[in-house]
Amino acid sequence: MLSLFTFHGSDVRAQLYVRNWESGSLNDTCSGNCPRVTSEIARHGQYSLKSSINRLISPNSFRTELTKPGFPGNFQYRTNYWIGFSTYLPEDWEVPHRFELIAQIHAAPDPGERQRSPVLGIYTGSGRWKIQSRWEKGRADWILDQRIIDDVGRWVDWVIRYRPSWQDDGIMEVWKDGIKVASYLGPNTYEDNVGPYLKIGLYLNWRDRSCCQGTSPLKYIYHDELRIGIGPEFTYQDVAPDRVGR
Ligand SMILES: [Ca+2]
Ligand SMILES: [Ca+2]
Repeated sequence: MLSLFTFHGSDVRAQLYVRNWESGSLNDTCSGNCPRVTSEIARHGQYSLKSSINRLISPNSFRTELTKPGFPGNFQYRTNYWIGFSTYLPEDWEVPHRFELIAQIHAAPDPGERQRSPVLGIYTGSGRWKIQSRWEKGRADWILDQRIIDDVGRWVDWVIRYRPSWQDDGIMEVWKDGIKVASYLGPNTYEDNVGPYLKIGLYLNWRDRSCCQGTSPLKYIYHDELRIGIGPEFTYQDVAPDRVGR
């Protein structure tokens, strides 16, 4: 199933977008190298998304992501989104002690503005899970008391509640395996004409191909069960990978 649309009323439209890769095809735009659909492992069903980079031979040495997976749009300001997905780090995952991202909400800078750090990111590079939220005049970090190495070889379920705003009416909450690990009410994006957008995959600090001596040149991750609910009708249960998709 690729997408499910439901409509309520005349002008309030609720939408639930699903990417479980069970069709065997990507259906989304790549950023850097393309992830691919694989049957090596799955959260549910037969297929998942595999994002891999070999810093020595991949065409892009640092980025393998899908842009705007699931639905083609940027997030609209002051709209309620529930986003759920699962990630799987393989057992041979190495901690690089330099930044790396496995999912992000990426800003859409206005013309002439420089690119900036993600307005929301899930980081793994320090060896502990880190959630970071950024906005025009501030940022917030949640460094979880959970080691990355303790979560390899298993699916980790993420749910994000996001109501983008650069003013005080924004909402940002993140759950990991059913436990809320980050929460901030207030600004959660930059002041840009167009809202930010989701990316999933791998973003590594591997721009220098000769970096990271002593670590494997290959890194890969799996994503599955992406759901994005748009509108006030949706709740945690509609997108949480352990509640849906079986
Ligand atoms: Ca699947
Ligand atoms: Ca701006």
